[in-house]
Amino acid sequence: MKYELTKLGYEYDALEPFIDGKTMEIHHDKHHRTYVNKLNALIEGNKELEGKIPEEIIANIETVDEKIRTAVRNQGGGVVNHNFFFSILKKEVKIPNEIKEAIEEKFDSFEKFREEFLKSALGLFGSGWTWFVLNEEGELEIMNTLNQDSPLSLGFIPLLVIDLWEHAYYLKYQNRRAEYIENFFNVINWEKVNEKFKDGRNNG
Ligand code: MN3
Repeated sequence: MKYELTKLGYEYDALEPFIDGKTMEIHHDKHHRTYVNKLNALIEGNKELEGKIPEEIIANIETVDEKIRTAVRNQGGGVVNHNFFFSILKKEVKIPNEIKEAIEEKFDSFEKFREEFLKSALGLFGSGWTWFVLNEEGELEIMNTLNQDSPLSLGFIPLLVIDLWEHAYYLKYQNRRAEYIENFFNVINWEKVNEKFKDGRNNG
């Protein structure tokens, strides 16, 4: 069974002007597809991994054969991180009360949460991701991962993420990473984040 590239679920230009259509097209159809193809090549004929969903493989990365573990972590991480990233993007979504109140309780105010997220994202050196997660204790946490590492490998539940690889913003923003990160707050699908929060809190 080969993994398929997950459909975007909205038009390439749906997030404009904050994320441009050309960037979305290349990001999804080229970068994301390459991770899917490389993961397929890696697990082809591998009895232990074939048939498992990528999220399950990444959540149990330490059990993967050492010979291919790093490659699976990178390519499989690329698949699950992009699946997740593209799924939580939408313009003009009002934040639901459950997640809003949980954020205010943990960070004092939504503005303080935003500032901490921006600071974490700006502080990431090189390529990686800034996440908002439910950690092992079921607490809200902002964290960075490098390369294609995923919080799933730590047993954390992702709620929200920003892709900080240059391919995610360079066409439009070039070196203006801070502007990209600030504009990201206009394209968060808070309804989705809230669903993941409620599911995670109930099942985690
Ligand atoms: Mn990317």
